[in-house]
Amino acid sequence: MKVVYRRSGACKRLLMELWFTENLEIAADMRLQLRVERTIHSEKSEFQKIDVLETTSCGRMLVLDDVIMTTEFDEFAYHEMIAHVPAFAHASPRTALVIGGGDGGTVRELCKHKNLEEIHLCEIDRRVVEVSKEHLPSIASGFDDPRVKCFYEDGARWADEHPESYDLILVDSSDPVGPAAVLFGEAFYESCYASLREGGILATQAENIYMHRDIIERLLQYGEKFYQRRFYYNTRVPTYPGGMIGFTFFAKGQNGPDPFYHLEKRYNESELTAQDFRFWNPATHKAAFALPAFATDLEKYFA
Ligand code: SPD
Repeated sequence: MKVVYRRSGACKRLLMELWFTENLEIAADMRLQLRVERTIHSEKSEFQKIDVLETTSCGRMLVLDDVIMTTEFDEFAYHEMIAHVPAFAHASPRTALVIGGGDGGTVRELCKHKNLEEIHLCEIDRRVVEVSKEHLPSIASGFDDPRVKCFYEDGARWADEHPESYDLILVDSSDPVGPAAVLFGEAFYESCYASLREGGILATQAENIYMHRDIIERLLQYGEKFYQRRFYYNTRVPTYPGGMIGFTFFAKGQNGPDPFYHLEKRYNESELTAQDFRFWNPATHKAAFALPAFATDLEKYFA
């Protein structure tokens, strides 16, 4: 079955109840629905529609252009895995760049790494940061850390204009339509390579292995073109399509790290303990890279 990427969603009253519906790509008959108690915030920014909804079961939910970005219920499963997998895989990261990620969840997780000296966030839409600070304080809690600096610019241009600057680049993007489309293009992966220091790691939001295989394969091909180490890993997030989402893991340099080599040492040397995490631990870190049998052919891109 060929799946064409499209997205849509809406908040509608069904009988007496208010439901947010995200229509999924895989089949017209498949939808993700959450019951909504009330709208906390709604606006059209210069770039997109921004909604914060109070759901009945998943706490507050951030929705951009009618697509679920994160909920208070399961955000940790996404933010911990996009941040800690590359952060513990790197030999000794000092500088990190988050592209997108305006809700602050990825920044919050990076702030747990005391060895990071600078954490930059490059988010195109300042309003996502402002709205998240106001309405999603538990997610946006890292912005006060003195190591964090926010830049409200185009992430692709930022990567292009900052060569050899970062040990970690984490692309916490929305889907490959609208403002984030450029973050799924070949030129962007090339710019990120240039923007990484030797041994640096790029992790990017890379969709769902059931529904977006063509996109994932394309990203892995960019990886093959520019990066010496290449992997793909998954996490489990109930409020994303299919309950899961994946990330590319690309590293720069002949001695660029694989996801596991530095893991135990880095974790043991950090001041972090099991109490600091709700999803990430060395076991989920390792297991995340195991692909289901139907997708193991993608390992031909791994190195
Ligand atoms: N299909 C939605 C994917 C959204 C991924 N990014 C979420 C941003 C959370 N910080």
